[in-house]
Amino acid sequence: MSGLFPRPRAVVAPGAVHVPEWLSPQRQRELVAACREWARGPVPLRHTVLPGGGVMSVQTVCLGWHWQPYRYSRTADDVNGARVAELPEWLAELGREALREAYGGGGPVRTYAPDTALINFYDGTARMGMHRDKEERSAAPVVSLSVGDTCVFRFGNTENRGRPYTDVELASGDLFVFGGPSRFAFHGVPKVYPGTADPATGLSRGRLNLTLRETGLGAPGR
Ligand code: MD3
Ligand code: FE
Repeated sequence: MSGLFPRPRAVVAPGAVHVPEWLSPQRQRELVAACREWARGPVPLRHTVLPGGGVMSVQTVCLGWHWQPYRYSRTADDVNGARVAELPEWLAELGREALREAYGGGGPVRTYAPDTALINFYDGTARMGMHRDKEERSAAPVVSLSVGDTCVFRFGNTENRGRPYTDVELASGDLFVFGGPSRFAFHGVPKVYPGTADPATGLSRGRLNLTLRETGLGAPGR
């Protein structure tokens, strides 16, 4: 929803570009509708179980490749063994559009070919602790799209989980691209603000975050 005060676009760190309200309301509705379908299967949206037995408060479903802590596979062996749904070409194209928006037409946009999407759903109490995404064998940027409730996104440093970090509010429609040195930074979601979403997106509660990535693992289906 368009707020009273416009939030300017910001380069939070080298390669880390935040573009508020990049997704139109129509695109947000389309993403929500698509995520609803992907959440049903072939692999259902579920709370990921960590190797130590802990359960993530965030619920996740993947496209293209399935991520489980701490590897990618074609099939969701920790859920129901099913092969994950394909990553549709329109979504990969949306990822290239996002890079063009963040970095301009040169640079990584020409070769960007994301082959996995992780879709995270946060209810009002879900959190994501500080971590690095390092299962991908590619240094290509990560594209993050948010829909629904506003959250606090914590963007840290490449050394450790602690300070220095920068807290950024991510709201519905926001784009964030993490490339270059920022690709390997620690990050997390310490808080979601329940009830801040515009129900017109089709999501009446909670927050969706969709990240596009290159796994560097080879073409799915071969
Ligand atoms: C910076 N998701 O799925 S999106 C994740 O909002 C994840 O659900 C958060 O962290 C969420 O791994 C944050 C922003 C994000 C995603 C991946 C990154 C930032 C990143 C990878 C490298 C650096
Ligand atoms: Fe992450």
